[in-house]
Amino acid sequence: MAMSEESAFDDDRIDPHVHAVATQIASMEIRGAATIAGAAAGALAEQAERSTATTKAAFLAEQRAAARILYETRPTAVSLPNALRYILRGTTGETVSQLRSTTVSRATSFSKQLASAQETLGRVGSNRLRDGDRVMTHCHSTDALACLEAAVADGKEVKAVVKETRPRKQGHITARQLREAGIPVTLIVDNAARRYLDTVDHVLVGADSIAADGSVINKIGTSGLAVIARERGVPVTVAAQTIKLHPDTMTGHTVEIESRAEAEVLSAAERADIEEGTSDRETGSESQPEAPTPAGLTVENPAFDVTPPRYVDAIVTERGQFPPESIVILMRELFGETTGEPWEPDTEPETI
Ligand code: RUB
Repeated sequence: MAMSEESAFDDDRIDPHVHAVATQIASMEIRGAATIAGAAAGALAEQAERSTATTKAAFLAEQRAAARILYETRPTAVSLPNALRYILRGTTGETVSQLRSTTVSRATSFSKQLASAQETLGRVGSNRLRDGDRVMTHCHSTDALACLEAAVADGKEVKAVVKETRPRKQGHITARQLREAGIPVTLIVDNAARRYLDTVDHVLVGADSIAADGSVINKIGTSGLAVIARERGVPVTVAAQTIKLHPDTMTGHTVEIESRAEAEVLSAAERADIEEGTSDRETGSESQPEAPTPAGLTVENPAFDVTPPRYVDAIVTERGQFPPESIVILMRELFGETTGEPWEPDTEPETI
């Protein structure tokens, strides 16, 4: 389908709820890999429920177009295409009514599996924590929090050192949720991590994607934290449901690292402040200052980074704990050798 036809199709037939969810994912009102996956599955179910399609072909075309809109919001968390693929492959039937009901029940079972995988993973992660342990976190990961909450449910007294996580300060969400769970929290700026590593027993983070070689793709700053944790002798645990396993990396593809807007790092006023007088100096002119040259000051804002497997002690999933180098065995079992784009028909994976 040509791009112009596709856009016209999207505008006319895609339910506004799908566009709203896509906007919320892109703007990070909905964020975190597991939460994004759940929201995308819910949006496909809404699309199905509200569809006015009268033929199987029209219904499936709508679902695929909605999936593509959701897919294009954020590129790094593989839970998003994995969720879309799972729903689309479960959409079966000959009539629109059958297709609608299989889509909705598939989305419901996906959400249940997401919640139960996190609960199971939490219990596995909790086994790594001892009574009295202090844990350093980075960003906000519901999978990592599940491990700490399970430890509390097991009667262990754990404490947390929470990294603020610039530029979006997801550490504040982590701090709030840990406090709700009754866990004492020390909030630190990112730059203080090495100083506090000597006071903790574990680093515990989540993942947006896990590659076939065991590399962990997570919030920018994770790799630096893992390297200094190794230097200080602190074990690094990654809590990641199997929906975070990136099947394309089995065939040599790399994971795209999202670059976000300059405004998250530097406001227009801050930019102007830094740039003040630059144009004078660059032109050597003493006269009227010219407008600052944006090209002279570049702001880069990568949202994620890649932690090599040698800095990770364990990946904790709902299928148990794995050394990062062996995660590919689980990936092959769950996904087979190859996958396509979520909207392309393929064989169905056994689980999410
Ligand atoms: C969130 C982030 C989280 C993972 C895992 O980044 O890096 O560690 O997504 O989260 P952002 P979860 O805030 O940019 O989405 O365990 O909840 O899936």
